[in-house]
Amino acid sequence: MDGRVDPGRVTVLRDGPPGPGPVLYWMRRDQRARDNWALLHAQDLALALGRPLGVFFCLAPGYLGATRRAYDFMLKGLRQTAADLAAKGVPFFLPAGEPGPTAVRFARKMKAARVVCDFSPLRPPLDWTRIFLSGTTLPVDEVDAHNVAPCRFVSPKQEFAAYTIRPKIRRLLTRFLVDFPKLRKHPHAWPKAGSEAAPTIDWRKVEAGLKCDASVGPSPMVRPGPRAAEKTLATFVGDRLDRYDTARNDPNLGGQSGLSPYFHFGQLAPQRAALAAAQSGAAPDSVAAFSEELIVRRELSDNFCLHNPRYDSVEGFPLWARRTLDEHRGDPREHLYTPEQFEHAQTHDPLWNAAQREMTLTGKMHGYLRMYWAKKILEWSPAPEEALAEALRLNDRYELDGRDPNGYAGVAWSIGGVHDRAWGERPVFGKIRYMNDKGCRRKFKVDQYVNAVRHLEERRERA
Ligand code: FAD
Ligand code: FO1
Repeated sequence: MDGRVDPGRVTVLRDGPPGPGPVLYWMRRDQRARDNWALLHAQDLALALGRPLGVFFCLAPGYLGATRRAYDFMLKGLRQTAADLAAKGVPFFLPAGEPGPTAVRFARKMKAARVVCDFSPLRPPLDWTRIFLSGTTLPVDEVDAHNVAPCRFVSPKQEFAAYTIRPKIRRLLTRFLVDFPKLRKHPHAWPKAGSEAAPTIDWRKVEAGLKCDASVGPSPMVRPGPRAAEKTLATFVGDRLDRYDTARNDPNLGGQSGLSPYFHFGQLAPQRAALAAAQSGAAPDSVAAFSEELIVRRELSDNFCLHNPRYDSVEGFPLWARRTLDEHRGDPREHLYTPEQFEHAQTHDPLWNAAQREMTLTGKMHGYLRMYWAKKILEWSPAPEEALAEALRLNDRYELDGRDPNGYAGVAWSIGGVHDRAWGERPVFGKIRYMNDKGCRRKFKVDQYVNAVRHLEERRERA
């Protein structure tokens, strides 16, 4: 079976003779059965060896402080994915525990032939893979199933900005922006008896038993799972993509796709969305604008996190930004707020408070407001370090799409000038790009947005 997966997506982390058992896909980021290059590569390996194919996901409690909101969304999606896999004769396992050591134990127990893992540029998943490599002698492949243009292939270094990575991605699209082959019904059956027989997972028990911070409940606005993701994509491409170019920056127009939670948990392949947009026949400016965000901006974030391990610290900011923020460290702050005041939307600014409440209520703040929201945290915090920590804490605590390379890059862009240039110097910001509510008022009807969030809240209280 010649490989159906472009070798440019595959990094052989360790080669070597296969073990006696099945081929395993260690699922982490790309939590879907369809359109999943890592899963397709694992199946190719299993077919070539004539072995069964299995998938496992190590359930880690308290991943980066994730709350019930994130785990509820993720587990409901995994349940659908397990059913999708079973329909193809591929069992799904859910061993619980720290992913690195848990994966070592699981692969040993299964006497795995080889293991395939998907790609993430974040420190935790990269650490899990390092622990796995040192704990086993198995052949291991890593496959980038998340990016259209594979992150490790596009560039060997941190790119300066969108305009430097865009041509490097663009020239790879003909090669990598291709349709996905289907996962085949796997012809080598999983052994029925014995310890490695596929268990039936009691999902209610898993959800009830999961120890995580339950103080942030499930989002009432976004239905989890690959089915809901495909539906959201279809309605976006059908009804709203056409005016994406003009509507996406106005929080009153609902012009965004709403897809980021599905991308973050890998319940939908960004490449599927890119293909759907390209084939949609929607207005070319909107297709171009959507593809710019979906492919160039999103894949620039993966590049930033992979090549800048300090992606969540001030040390990860460019030198010019660190210098200018230092020069203005002592500037008087007109307003200063504590983490509690930020979290409970108790600032003097109704627009900022509305954006904070939209996020805590729905699990998804409008994209345009995220820039304003983060920049005000810089302006109203005692120092850049505290501002960065607080913006990431709130973002990852409440956003369904949080704990994501886009979040680290988005906050670092807003507060630390990452992927941006120097602007006119001013107090506190120095040369970091400034935003204020007057700028927002030029873009959209601020009062209408503030009222809409208040109505959201009233409806929620009445419910
Ligand atoms: P659409 O406008 O429909 O865009 C489609 C897709 O394009 C998005 O899902 C995303 O994958 C990509 N995209 C759009 N805008 C950006 C961008 N600015 N940077 C990178 N990719 C982009 N995104 C997250 O996924 N998780 C986060 O935690 C997150 N935190 C952010 C924090 C700040 C301070 C800022 C400025 C941006 C943040 N973003 C984050 C990026 C962006 O705001 C969201 O991806 C977008 O609002 C998600 O909504 P959507 O899918 O409806 O967007
Ligand atoms: N990945 C895992 O392999 N196991 C987990 O238990 C897990 C929990 C989790 C909770 C919230 C969240 O936002 C992500 C979570 N992830 C988990 C990580 C995620 O699936 C990806 O591996 C990362 O996003 C890498 O980019």
